[in-house]
Amino acid sequence: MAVLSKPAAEPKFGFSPIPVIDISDPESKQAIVKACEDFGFFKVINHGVSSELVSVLEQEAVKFFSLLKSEKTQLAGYPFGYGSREIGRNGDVGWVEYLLMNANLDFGSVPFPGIFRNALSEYTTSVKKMTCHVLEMITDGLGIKQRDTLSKLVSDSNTDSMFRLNHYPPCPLINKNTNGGKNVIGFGEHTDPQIISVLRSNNTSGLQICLTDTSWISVPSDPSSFFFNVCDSLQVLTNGRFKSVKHRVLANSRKSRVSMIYFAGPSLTQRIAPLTCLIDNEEESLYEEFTWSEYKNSADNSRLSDNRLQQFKKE
Ligand code: GA4
Repeated sequence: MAVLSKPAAEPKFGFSPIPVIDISDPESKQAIVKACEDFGFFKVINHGVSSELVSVLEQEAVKFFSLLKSEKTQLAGYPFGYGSREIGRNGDVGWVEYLLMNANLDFGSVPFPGIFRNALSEYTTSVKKMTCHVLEMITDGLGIKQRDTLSKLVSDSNTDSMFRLNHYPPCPLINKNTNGGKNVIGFGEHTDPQIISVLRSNNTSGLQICLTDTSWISVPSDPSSFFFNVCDSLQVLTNGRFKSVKHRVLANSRKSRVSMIYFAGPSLTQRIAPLTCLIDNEEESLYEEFTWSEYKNSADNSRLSDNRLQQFKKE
């Protein structure tokens, strides 16, 4: 008797292909590697970061962003501090305001209320721990013997890791009558220069990632999870096996979006080159070696949408 197989289900509109990884399960390591290869992006659940800590930090961030602009600029000045509309130094703008700081800052010295300072310090410590755990699952999944090969690049207290709080206010410009309901860019398309970045947002969507076929997909918000991005330096360390994911944020007409991102980066003197244990005998390194400080300088002199790895690609 012939068995009729069911036709494959069509993906529904709004279907999200984003891999969801349970990091409390050691068996997830292969799934993380696959997600880093296919998307450069995945969502993490069962992460162990306190939801109470996350909500205290979010509340404190909301309080900060609700201050007068003059107060915000006075409390935290450029370059590691408050910024509004302008992103970087080379003319990029977005519908966003933010606080940007080194993640290893002595938060005790920052002129914010104690509860905000403590939350910043505890959150960055806790997210760093989770990040190292994920990087160790990745090295395991890649079959690298030394589990800390990647995590040791970001675990020291002298690393150049960054922390960013972004606030995307509701955007009145998005209006059927005035701009035809077109998108307004909150944060323009870019890849992150570091090793891996870890994002948590409130319940307002807006984040989109670019698939390898150049189409954009919206990432449904999930305040109880973390979203991991492969960054440029991890693409190099894996000799192009992992993809540094291009992403952007669109502004919302009605709701404000608050996100917190931990950018796990190495120390300034760290050399970045494909890991020798990942290169087969015949395979060649695709990139010229650089130090993180060289890459960071060139990133600081670039525009958001530039392809920053291009100049380090071998002919
Ligand atoms: C993108 C990732 C991080 O947010 C960031 C950004 C940095 C900045 O805001 O100053 C950059 C951007 C980011 C890459 C290109 C340059 C530098 C803005 C910009 C136009 C803090 C980072 O490390 O690189």
